[in-house]
Amino acid sequence: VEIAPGAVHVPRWLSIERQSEIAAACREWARGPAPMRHTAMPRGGQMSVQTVCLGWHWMPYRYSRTADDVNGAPVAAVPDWLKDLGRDAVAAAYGDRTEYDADAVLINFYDATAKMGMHQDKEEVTDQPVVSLSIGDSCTFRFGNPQTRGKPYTDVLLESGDLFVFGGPSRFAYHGVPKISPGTAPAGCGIEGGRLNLTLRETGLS
Ligand code: MD3
Ligand code: FE
Repeated sequence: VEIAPGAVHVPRWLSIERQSEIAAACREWARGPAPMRHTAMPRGGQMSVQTVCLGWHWMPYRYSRTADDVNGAPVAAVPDWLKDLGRDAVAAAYGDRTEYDADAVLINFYDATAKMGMHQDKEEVTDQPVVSLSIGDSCTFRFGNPQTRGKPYTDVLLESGDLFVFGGPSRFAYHGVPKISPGTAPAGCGIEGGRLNLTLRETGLS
């Protein structure tokens, strides 16, 4: 389903088995080398979402090969199976297209009250698409426009197993997560309570 040019939503793309495998892998990555944590913001406060990264470590507002704002540890690599999944995801959304090499993955965990404010993802220096995978509780995802944090925007329900790919004119749109729907995770998805979101990116950095 194309929500806007280049923004394609594929509901229930991941099987329940695949969801639980990915959730199990994320549980391990959350332990280290750099543990999952609430990212500290430069003007004080911290994000309500908890994050751990693969490939490149994201901080407000730069990437590093080491988790400089956690424990300084080198960031774990993006495994080949996850790069392959990213390539399959872009092909599923856009039709045949094989050139996609995710070199950074942000894994976000939302508890029942976590939110993500409207923002743009512009630390990457390519215009390659972002791949988003959701597991666990549903959320309201707000997809805006490239000019402003405010209206016009479209609210979309993202459920466990959903794929969303943001490329082309949608790549630099504002977006956020205003609400989690507690208790909506399907049995067997690997997440008991809360929501897991993986975003795969091609940073263009070296
Ligand atoms: C649209 N994550 O990690 S995924 C993020 O559900 C982030 O955790 C949200 O925004 C989450 O930066 C939303 C959907 C998403 C991700 C990246 C985008 C939408 C996007 C980049 C450009 C446009
Ligand atoms: Fe984002």
